[in-house]
Amino acid sequence: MVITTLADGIIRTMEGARDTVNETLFEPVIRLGVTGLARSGKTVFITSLVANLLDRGRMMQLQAAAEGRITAAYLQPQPDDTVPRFDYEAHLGALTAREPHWPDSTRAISELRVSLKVQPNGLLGGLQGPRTVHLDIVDYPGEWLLDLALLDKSFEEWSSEVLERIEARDEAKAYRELLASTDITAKLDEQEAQALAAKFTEYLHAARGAGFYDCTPGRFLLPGDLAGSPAITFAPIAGAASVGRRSLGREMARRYEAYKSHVVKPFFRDQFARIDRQVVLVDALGAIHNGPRAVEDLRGAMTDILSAFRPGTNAFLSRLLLGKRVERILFSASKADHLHHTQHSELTAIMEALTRDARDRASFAGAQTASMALASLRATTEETLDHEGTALNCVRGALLDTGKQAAFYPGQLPSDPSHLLGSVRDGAEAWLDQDYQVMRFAPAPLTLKPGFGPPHIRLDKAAQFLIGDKL
Ligand SMILES: Nc1nc2c(ncn2[C@@H]2O[C@H](COP(=O)(O)OP(=O)(O)OP(=O)(O)O)[C@@H](O)[C@H]2O)c(=O)[nH]1
Ligand SMILES: [Mg+2]
Repeated sequence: MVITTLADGIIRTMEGARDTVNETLFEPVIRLGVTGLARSGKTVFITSLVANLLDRGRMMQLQAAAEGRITAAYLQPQPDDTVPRFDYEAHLGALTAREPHWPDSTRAISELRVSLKVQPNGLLGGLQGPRTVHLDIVDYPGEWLLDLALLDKSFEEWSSEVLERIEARDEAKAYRELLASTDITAKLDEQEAQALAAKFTEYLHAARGAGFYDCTPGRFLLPGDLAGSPAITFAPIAGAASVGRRSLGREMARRYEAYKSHVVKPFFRDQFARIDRQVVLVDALGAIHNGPRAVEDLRGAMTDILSAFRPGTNAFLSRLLLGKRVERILFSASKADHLHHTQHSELTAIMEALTRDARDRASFAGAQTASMALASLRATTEETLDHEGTALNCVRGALLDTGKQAAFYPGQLPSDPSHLLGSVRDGAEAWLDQDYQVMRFAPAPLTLKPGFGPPHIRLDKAAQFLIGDKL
């Protein structure tokens, strides 16, 4: 269905009504959102999921696949003409090349439709022919969800919050100095506006590099095709409400509002509001490796990101959703192939603890949730080594930097996640017991048997949770 706004109210047009009715009656569409912070593993997840849906030999935990009821799977043109297509072929090409490499970073939204021909089960199964289920997979940056909080704030409120927050941050020194030397009451000078926006953007990049997650507006970091446009050429300024028309300060406030109405709202309206099922990928191991501060930052970011899935936290979103909700949310610790399987339950527990704050504050309005440790593309094998008389459960793979094979023991994660998060809350700078190491592995060269997708860990279980009930 096409959703458009009319004077900020919402109507659903019946454009293409015949197709829509057809689809909803006979060909169900599942919109699966895949999100997570930068480098959390979204692209690899989608690429491997699609490859494993097309060739289902490794999908035995997906019930319909195990029962042989998925009789065909194929890619189709996606329904949304204005969203870039997820470049499945290029990403798969990277992973399955003779010298495989990880796909390039993707910094905007994209979409892909996989259609499955499914033989219904149950009593009527034998009587009915197969039906088609369309799976529309949407990849979007988790950072964009953080912008939801801007909708409730005026330029004044946002500016004073941001300025207060960056007061003590070294990364923002250059911006603060530039702002202090700029006369915001003077007539708008585009060069000055651009200089302020550029310095503020530099600050955001530096802050994110330093591990801060509160780096909004999200599109300043990931501008895509908005780069250079006025909607992202603004910056926080104190006292803009009281300055004259045509002044720099007033124009900044106007552009902030334009950002909200032309960038943030359309994303929530046209993409977010239509999602039925959601995966949130979290690079928990990466954060643990980076130390207590990074884990604490990640926890904060998860709480903020997940607030988008709790209708009621935001008036605009509640109005937009009109009671529609994401039905299932899967929290996945990605890249679990960095750990021997004997530690996967610890990783899942840490993952659950990281998102518990968000869950405790409110349930996700009836959505079913689950947590899982998974690897979209398994780059390692397991082995047990003898280390001075004790058995160490290791993983082996080719190191990304050198290409050399290495066996690797990352350290023992605590079985009680509060041990980890507790030392975070106490303000520890480093872990007490041991360092948790993460090696970066290169993807292993693949020789795929016909009918088999790339190797993974629990991707089939994830698929069963996300779409199994609809097949
Ligand atoms: N070992 C292993 N590494 C993975 C796996 N998935 C992702 N990675 C690593 O994580 C990196 C990021 O994965 P992407 O899928 O590109 O992550 P993304 O969320 O799409 O990243 P952006 O597009 O930059 O936001 C990859 O380059 C790999 O190094 C996995 O299943 N196993
Ligand atoms: Mg990506």
